[in-house]
Amino acid sequence: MTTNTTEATPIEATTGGPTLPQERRLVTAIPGPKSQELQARKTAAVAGGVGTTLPVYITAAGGGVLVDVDGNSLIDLGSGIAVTTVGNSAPRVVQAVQDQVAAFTHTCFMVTPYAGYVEVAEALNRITPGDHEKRTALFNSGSEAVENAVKIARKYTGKTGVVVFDHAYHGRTNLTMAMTAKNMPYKDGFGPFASDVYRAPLSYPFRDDQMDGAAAAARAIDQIDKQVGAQNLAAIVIEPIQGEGGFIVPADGFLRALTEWCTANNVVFVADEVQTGFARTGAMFAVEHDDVVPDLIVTAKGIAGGLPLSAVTGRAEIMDSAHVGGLGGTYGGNPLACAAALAVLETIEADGLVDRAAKIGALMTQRLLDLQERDGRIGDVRGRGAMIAVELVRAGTTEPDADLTKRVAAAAHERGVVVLTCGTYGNVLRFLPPLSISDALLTDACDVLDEVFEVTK
Ligand code: PLZ
Repeated sequence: MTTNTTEATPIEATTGGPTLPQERRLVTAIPGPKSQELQARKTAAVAGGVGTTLPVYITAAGGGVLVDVDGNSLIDLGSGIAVTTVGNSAPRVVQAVQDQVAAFTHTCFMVTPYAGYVEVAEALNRITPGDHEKRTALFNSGSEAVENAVKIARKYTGKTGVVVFDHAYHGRTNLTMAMTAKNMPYKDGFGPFASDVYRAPLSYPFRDDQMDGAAAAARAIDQIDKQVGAQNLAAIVIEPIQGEGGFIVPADGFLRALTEWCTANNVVFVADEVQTGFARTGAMFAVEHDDVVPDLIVTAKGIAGGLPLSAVTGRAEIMDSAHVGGLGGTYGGNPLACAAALAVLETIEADGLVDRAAKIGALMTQRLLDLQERDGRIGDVRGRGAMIAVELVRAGTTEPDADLTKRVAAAAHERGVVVLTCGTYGNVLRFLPPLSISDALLTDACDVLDEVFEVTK
């Protein structure tokens, strides 16, 4: 491991967690020399298709900061794409994983099981929306869980069609590439893709003249009726707030109308909460904002504080329709990931992180709305809780400005604030701070954003 030996950097970046100094602190250019050296090695060793947004190499992280090999301390507004929601190396997670790794690392739940898997299933059955009887199956990645939700819905309904939406992101495996909307970089040249996947129009208030939720749902349902037919359709899969597609919050009533149509037509309604789940949006799950109870809910990312874990949770009769042995995988519900997940849930509750997400959202949204008043290039400020974005356009129009978005992100990175971009048009700057971040760091990050919008004029 490379330790920090730069004279100007007293930060001992070997242990992460919330006790790391909570400050933005730049001691080299970004990326610094050691990061650049590692990046050169990466180029020589790692497949070119695996990109990096910001090539600073991290040695420790926690609270609201990422510390790199050059001793820079950056403000984290990305949480490793909505994963370290409880914070990096959150103390309960560290302790639980350390205890588990010393006890046993793996047996394969399908061979000789262990309690952690069952406890995570019980917890998910309890905390996901709806008081019906539920079952859960555990997997490793978000994509894998989405695939399994589709398998289960097909088995249950005896039908095969799957409807997804414009701007959707569901993963990079073959079936989930078919379900993901955007060609570059996710799909280009990687086909042929899985069949029987159909795309319907979304509710995208900023880009559909603020069409109301009922009208947007009617438009989608009409297209589904005409182009697929409920009698051929196993599932509708939708992100309650789209993530990679641009942090698109559908108009009120859109999701609810879709669920009602699904219920009336024996179609399984699947909420992909991989990015929105686990307190991120100021509710445990984003569908709660819409008062929607999905048949199946897919979770990953924030579930286990950075350990790979994902889940499908839902109505017992649907989940149990798959034959014994039909669901599984060598590592699904790995003991370390399960221990981490239980510690994550405890942390969310003990630290009041659902409320914290709402407060972070209120603070950042106000700052971004103030900025929007001064800057016509911010077309839209949107999101829920600590899942917030600005959509950048040519001032006075809705024409996407991807180039500006790149420049703004780069200027933030240079100043030590890790932000991510997203959106079909590449023009959305998104913020996913860990819920362990302090108000002081958030305010500093917002000051930096004010500055970068100024210098990119
Ligand atoms: N569903 C809603 O957001 C993953 C992808 C990053 P995996 N999003 C980040 C990238 O470029 O690969 C995601 C998601 C939603 C499914 C997934 C897939 O989750 O754990 O990446 O497979």
